[in-house]
Amino acid sequence: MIAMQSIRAYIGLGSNLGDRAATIIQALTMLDEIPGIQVVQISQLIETSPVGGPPDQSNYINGAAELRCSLSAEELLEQLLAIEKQMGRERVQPWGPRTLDLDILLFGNEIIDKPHLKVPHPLMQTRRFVMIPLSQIAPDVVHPLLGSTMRQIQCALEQP
Ligand code: GSY
Repeated sequence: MIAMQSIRAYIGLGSNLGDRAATIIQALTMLDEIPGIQVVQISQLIETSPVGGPPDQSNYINGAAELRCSLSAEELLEQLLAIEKQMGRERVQPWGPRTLDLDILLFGNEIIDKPHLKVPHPLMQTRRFVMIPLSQIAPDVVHPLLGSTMRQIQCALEQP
């Protein structure tokens, strides 16, 4: 039998509509139930001010999770989009309010540059709402393009 390769992936989670924390927990439960995906670690969930989008948006709840994944990055993306849809996400407005946002941040050391999937997430290193929870659960993981650890990237974002 050929052993299936298991990749360590990190995802970002966000919600600013409805019961935000309950939605995120529910999404993680659904993910963990998918064959080939195991939720290994979850960061604290933090409340953050909205970045971008319409000026009157509510605050977000954001978090990050570590997965063990024997699916490809494309297959993981499909599963994330399906969960977003099941949890009532409608893509009305780019950068607009949302029930649930699930983003692949890192997928092992893979570098993917396709129109619908870019990994590492191209904006992750600029976003405190991503880097604060991610550096809690993956402080020593190295960004495959920048060569810096998550802790170093997060510290740099805190500099005035
Ligand atoms: O890209 C994720 C959705 N999003 C967020 C978010 O998750 N948190 C915060 N604080 N602002 C955001 N703006 C967008 S768009």
